[in-house]
Amino acid sequence: MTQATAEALGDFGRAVRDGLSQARKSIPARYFYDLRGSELFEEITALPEYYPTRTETALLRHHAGDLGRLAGRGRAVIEFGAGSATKTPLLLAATEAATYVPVDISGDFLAQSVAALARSHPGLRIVPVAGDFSRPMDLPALPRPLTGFFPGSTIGNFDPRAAVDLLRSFRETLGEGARLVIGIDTRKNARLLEAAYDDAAGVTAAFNLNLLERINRELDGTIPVDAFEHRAVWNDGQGRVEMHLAATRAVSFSAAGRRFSMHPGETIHSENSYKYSLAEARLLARASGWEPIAFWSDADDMFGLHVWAA
Ligand code: AVJ
Repeated sequence: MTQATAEALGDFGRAVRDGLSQARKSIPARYFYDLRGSELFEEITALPEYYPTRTETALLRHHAGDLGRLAGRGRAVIEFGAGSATKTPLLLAATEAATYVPVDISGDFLAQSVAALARSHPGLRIVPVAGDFSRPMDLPALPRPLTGFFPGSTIGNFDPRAAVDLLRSFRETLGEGARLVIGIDTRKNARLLEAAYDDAAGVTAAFNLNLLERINRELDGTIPVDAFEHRAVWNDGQGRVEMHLAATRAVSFSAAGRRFSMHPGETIHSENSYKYSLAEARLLARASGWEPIAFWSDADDMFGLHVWAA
């Protein structure tokens, strides 16, 4: 490969090149979300086995009154991630938010969700911020104190140390008097967890395999996608569901300007989804400089919705 191509590799190319060059191959989960991946994720959220989205949505509905009281009314709400068509309006209504500030790395996705929200909320001031919320950032001038919103158990994609760093940086960004409304998936029966990440309709498998297709599309990859299968396993010691792409036979291919080979059964680790008991979630809050002030879960403790104070 020429020098020019090496320099032309973007973030995704570098992550794939470096991740596949490790003894244990892995690619960060944030690269699932190209257009196709985002569509497949939307489909996942409606699957019967995938309880997080519907459970969290119901919690936002059922506890709207308490949320308004505890998370602060009439404030600016900063959402880390571009927002969901259902959950964001529920939180904005519960807190009677005056201003909405979605922060997302994908400018396109941000523009789309802002346009939809502006139509349905004519009086709302919307201030989109294109940027990486995993780094400390400067917000535009906003009336304080602020309320942060981090739904969906996105925190589960970070290992616990990185999660603490991220939540500390939210604390820093939001400042004194802030509240954080955060959804955190719970530890539960391994069978339920594995089913949620390996559904009968095969949508999660398609979501995982799309990462290989994305490499072929965007990074001159020659990966034989049919030689890979989706795996989802609960790792009890680490408290996480792991997703892998497992080679079913010996393969070699090029991607991001390098050659790679894999032996049968070798995997590319593509996602971690950490789960926290309700008590562990409160420890996570304290470890990152927040004071847990309320949480709700459903009757089966499938999902936790927490309010933390700065
Ligand atoms: C968007 C990271 C919360 O971990 O449950 C869903 C992503 N991966 N099915 C999760 C996902 C496979 C999801 N998060």
